[in-house]
Amino acid sequence: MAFLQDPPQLPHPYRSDRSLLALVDRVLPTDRRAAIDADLDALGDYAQMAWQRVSSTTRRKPVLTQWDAWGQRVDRIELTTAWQEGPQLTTRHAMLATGHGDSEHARLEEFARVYLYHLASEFYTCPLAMTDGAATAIKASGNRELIERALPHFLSRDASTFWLSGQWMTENAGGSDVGNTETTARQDVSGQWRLYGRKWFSSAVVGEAALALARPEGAGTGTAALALFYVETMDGERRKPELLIDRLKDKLGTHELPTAEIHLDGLPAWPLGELAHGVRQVAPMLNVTRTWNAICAIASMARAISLARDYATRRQAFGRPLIEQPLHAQTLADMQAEFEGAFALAFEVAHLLGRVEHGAAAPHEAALLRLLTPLAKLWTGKLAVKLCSEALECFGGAGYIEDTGLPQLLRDAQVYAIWEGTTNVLSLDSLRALAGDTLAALRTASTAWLENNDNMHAASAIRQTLDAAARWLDQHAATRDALEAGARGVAITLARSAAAALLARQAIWSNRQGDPRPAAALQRFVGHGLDRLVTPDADNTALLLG
Ligand code: MFK
Repeated sequence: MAFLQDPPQLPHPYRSDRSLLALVDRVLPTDRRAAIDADLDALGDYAQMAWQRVSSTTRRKPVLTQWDAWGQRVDRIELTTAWQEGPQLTTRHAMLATGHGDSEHARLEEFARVYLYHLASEFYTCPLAMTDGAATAIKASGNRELIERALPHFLSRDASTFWLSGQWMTENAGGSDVGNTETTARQDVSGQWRLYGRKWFSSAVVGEAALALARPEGAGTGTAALALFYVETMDGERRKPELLIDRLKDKLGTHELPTAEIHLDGLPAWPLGELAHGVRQVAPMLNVTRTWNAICAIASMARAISLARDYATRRQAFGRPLIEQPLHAQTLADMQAEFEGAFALAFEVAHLLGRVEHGAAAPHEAALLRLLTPLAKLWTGKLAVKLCSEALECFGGAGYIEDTGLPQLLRDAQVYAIWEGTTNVLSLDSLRALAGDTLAALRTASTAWLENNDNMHAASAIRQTLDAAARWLDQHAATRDALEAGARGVAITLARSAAAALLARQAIWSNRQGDPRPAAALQRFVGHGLDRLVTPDADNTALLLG
């Protein structure tokens, strides 16, 4: 019999994930820790089943049927199996309801579920993120009527009453620069607002509701004149005729996700609040969906590393398993250390969100959350692409072959750096956040995270890097162009410093439990360097672009 290579086996995504286990063991009170266990275990089972199922199916893309046989416009979308299972599964595990529960740990418990579910969901997590964000923005608006109408659906624990919500912002003219929005809002003779325009990326088009930015008729130009509206998309079983699906997007990845271009032709809409400052009103939603983005990015990293590590025990080369080859082991350990840093930062944002929402945060922590949210989003987005690419390489040629299921990891990872704001847009948002006193908040937090730490080298590297970032910001404060040119460098430097300090906190706790691995991750992570500051040189840039 000729040699046949064993495929990689996916270890149980919950029971084998020591980072997640250590996090929930460290943070959650005993009763909550016990209560969440069955849900996490079941989601891990589902993830393992979904990984096996995917290798026996070829159906990957949703199908849009715009017209029925008799010429009726129907815009019907047939979804993949995981998407069809989404409403039942997520309401059964109260994925969104948990996050809006009455505890400072609510968000952590929500995002632990999201982390385990994400890859199995085939990016059903995208409209879930939007729905979570919409619930958060509607709550923040204080609009009682909308809170009572929409939230029982968005946060339902019953699939039959559950509604998904979209977020309709992106247009042809305004992707990052949402101020260019062309969609208009007009009142009809009865006083009902109606939306007219074209939305270019609608990821939750199968949903029952959406939040949409539009310019009220007669309002001025720019961001401040935009208003935020709530819309519903269905009339009973039928999609409202004022909402037309033009086509589904043909994307690099996230193939199972039916991203659509849509037309709004008088769709009824209700303002969330004042008829202006729509971006300010949608910001709570953006910050929640960016947290989802970070958690989903680390979920992709975890999957890629888990498969690559398993394969390294099965594949022999030059007379021994890959895992015993020094350079291969070095590569895997480097990936693991970076992942653990990213994991620590993404989940700190999740936990902080819950603590701030429930008034359980220390005085500096609201500012800290404002800064860490874009940092986590932008850094984990980039890192997911790098680690998924590295993981594919760990399989040699097999990593490049579609029906191993591996290339999809890389294609899908590319989206984290793009949607919900690109790396550069998020770097500029970090500058917006740093204009408040958020750096001082990060310093205060880092000091606390480093308490009782015994890795003096790491602690001093973290402090020195934060000092260097503060000096850099002072030096460039007066020159906006230089500040913007170096914004990505500052953002990644701060993200890495925060991640290292968080790793130190985890290492102290894990050492006490007899697990030295987080301390090893800290040492290696700091060894990769924290400082990514750049010296902006406009003349050099101009020469290179000339
Ligand atoms: C599975 C993973 C889950 C994730 C699913 C992803 C699904 C993907 C679908 C999409 O990608 S949807 C489209 C995503 N699009 C974006 O994220 C837009 C990118 N552009 C930005 O983020 C810009 O920074 C933004 C449009 C928000 C603002 O640009 P502007 O026009 O320069 O606004 P400006 O004047 O600076 O800010 C307006 C107000 O909002 C200000 O407040 P004030 O009115 O009080 O002065 C800002 O402080 C506030 N603001 C902006 N960003 C904020 C914020 N407040 C809090 N947090 C923020 N992040």
